[in-house]
Amino acid sequence: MKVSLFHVVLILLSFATTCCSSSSDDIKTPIEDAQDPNPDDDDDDDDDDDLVSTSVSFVEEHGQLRIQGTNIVDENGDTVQLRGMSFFWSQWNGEYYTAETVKWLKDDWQSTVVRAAMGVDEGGDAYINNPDREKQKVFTVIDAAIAEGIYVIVDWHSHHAEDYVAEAKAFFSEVSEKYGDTPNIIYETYNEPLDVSWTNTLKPYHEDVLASIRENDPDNIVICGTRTWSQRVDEVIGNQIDDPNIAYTLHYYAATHKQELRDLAQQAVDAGVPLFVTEYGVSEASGDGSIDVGEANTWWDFLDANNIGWCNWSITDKVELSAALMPGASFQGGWGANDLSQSGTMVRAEIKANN
Ligand code: IDC
Repeated sequence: MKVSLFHVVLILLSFATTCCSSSSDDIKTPIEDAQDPNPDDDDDDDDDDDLVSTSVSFVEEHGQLRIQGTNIVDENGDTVQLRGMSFFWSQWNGEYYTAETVKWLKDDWQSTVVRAAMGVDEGGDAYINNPDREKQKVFTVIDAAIAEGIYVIVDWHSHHAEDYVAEAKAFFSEVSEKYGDTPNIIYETYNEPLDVSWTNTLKPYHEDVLASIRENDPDNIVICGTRTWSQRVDEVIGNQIDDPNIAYTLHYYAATHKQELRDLAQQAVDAGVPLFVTEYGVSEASGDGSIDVGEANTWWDFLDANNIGWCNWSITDKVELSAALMPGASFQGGWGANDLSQSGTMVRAEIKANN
């Protein structure tokens, strides 16, 4: 086994805990405590895992990410599959863009990534009309992710980003100047294009915005949206962007998109196109309708088999099935079982079982 600095730190910390700490229970999460009938006994928690999440942050452990083949690998060259949550459109449920929510998603859900969804142009109240206010929300989430030692995807959440190229370039230029020297940041330049050409519209758009990012940040990963709500990742085959650290966006909603979309995604992966699921739902594509538990599991197996990272849609208490939270759930995290929807409960369990 290769002994890295990280392992040495772990061994030292593990020794220190054995000598000096009375119990590992004091770092158990509140929901686990509430559900544990014998909170004081020495249950089967793995002390080393607890130490990883409390003493050495995920980003300290993995550092600078990069693309290798179709995988994301860390600074040691080991494959990393990120799993976490997407926030909702910033202009509509931006109250959840708090440091406390990010901390809870890391501590309780064990998310290793969060996604801030900058609402660009929908409604009268988004970034285009309120740039400073919306930026503040996104920066709050970025700052919290850095403080908590997890990765953060900065998403330009629009369906018409090719109409706002100057704004996108200015925004990503500012973000990359401010945060480009930390390994935490992942850029997502265009949430979901509609039916516009990859070759003639989307690829030039991404290249243009990428240039603004690369002036300040030579190496953090950039994820690029694909045609028809970020589904046609197959159209990237043979026509990738010329930069070593690009992944392409795949979005699905499990009760709507099934084997046919997995086949397109597999085609892309088999052809060497790296994918990231920056957003998916266990519901229908409307964000509501019904939940398909079987398809949700089939998709998770597919993503695991291909080491594809993901964020789930979304942290909101809106009354819709893709919402992770029940109406009135606190803006500061601290959610109990009753604060989580069916989707939130399923996704939290999936993250905790794998991260
Ligand atoms: C949805 C929200 C919904 C809101 C709608 C507005 O869940 O409450 O009314 O946006 O357009 C996406 C989009 C994401 C959608 C989501 C569900 O990226 O913004 O959120 N979805 O429809 N792509 C496929 C599904």
